[in-house]
Amino acid sequence: MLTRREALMGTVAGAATAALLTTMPEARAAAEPPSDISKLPREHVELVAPPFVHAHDQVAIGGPKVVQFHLTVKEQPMVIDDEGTTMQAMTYNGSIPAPMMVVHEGDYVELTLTNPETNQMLHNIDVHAATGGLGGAKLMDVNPGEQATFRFKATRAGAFVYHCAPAGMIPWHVVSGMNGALLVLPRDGVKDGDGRRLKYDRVFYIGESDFYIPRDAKGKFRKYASLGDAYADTLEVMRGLIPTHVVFNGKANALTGEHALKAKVGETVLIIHSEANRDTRPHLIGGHGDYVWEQGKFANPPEKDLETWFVRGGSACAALYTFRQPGVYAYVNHNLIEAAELGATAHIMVDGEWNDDLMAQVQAPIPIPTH
Ligand SMILES: [Cu+2]
Repeated sequence: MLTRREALMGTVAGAATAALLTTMPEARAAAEPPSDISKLPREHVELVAPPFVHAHDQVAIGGPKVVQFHLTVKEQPMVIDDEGTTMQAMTYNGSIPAPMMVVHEGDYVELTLTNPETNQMLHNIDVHAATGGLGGAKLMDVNPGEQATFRFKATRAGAFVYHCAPAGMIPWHVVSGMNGALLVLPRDGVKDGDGRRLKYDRVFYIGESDFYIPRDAKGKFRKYASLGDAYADTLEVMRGLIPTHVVFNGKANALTGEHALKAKVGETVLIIHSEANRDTRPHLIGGHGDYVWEQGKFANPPEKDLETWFVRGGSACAALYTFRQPGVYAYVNHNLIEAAELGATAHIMVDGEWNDDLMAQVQAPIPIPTH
C-alpha cells in the first residue's frame, strides 16, 4: 500500500515524466524500456558483510537483468577501537562499511531500503552510480516503520560509493557509518589499457571511515545513551574537521591479527577501497598496485605499477595486485599518522614460496666490522 507521501511523490514524478515526453521526443524512447524491464530476468542477491563480497560473475552471462538488493538500516552502538570507544552508529545491514553490491554495466539495480520502526531517524540512500533524483535519495526517504524500493540502470562501469543523504543531516549519517560501495563491472570483464582481460581470484572491500567522537573535560571519549544525545557534541567535533579515528571497516584493527585478510602467492586480488567523506591514499607495504583505477572507473585505462594511490573523498578506487612473495603485508592509509595512530591499517597474510630473486638477506645483522 502506498503511504500518503509515496502517493504524492508518484504524482509529482508522473507529472514530470509527462512534461518531458511532450517536450523531448528523444526522451520518449528512453522512457519506454520500463515495459521491457518487466521481461528481464530477475536475480535476488544476498549481501555479504565486508571485507568480503557476494559471489558474482566477472564476465556477464547473458543479457542485462534486474538485480535486487535489500538493505536494512540498523541504528546501534558500535565499538570502534581496542579501548572500547563506542560510537552511536547508523548503518546499512549492521556493518561499517555497508555491504558491497556487484552488478554489470547495463543491468538494472532494484534496491529496497527498510527502516525498522525501532529506529529513531529517517534514512535514505544516494547511490553515486545512479542517474537522477539525488542518486535515489529523492525517492527513498524512509521513516522508522517504512520501506521503499527504487530502480536505476547501471550505465557506467566502475566502483562507486553509496551513502545516506537525509536533508540537513547528510554528513552526520555518512560519518556515523552509513556508506558502502557498488561495483559495476564491464559486461566483458575488467581490462588493462590495451583491452586485455584481467581476472581476479579474490575481492577485498576496504571501507575507510573518519569518525568524530566527542571527549569529556579529561580528554576521554564520551559515551552517549542514544543517537539524539550524541548529535550536538558530534557535530561540533565534525565541524573541526579533525577526525578522532581513521579506520578500515568500522574499527581500528578490524582487519589485523586474527581478522587479517588472506591470500596466496600467485593469487590476484582486487581491492576496492572507498571513503565516502574524506581523501585517503592507500599503500600496500611490500607490494604495489599492478593496475589501479584510481578514480575507480573501468572505462578509463588503469595506471600501472603504482606505489601509493589517491582516493578522493566521496569515491571508491579499484586496485589489482598479484602477490609474488609470502608474508604479512600491511595495507595502510599512507598518511602514516592516520595509519598507525588513528587506526587505518589492515593486514594481508600471504602464504607461499619465498622468491630469493625478488628479495634476499645478503648479510644478517652483525656487529659493525672494525676494519
Ligand atoms: Cu541515514
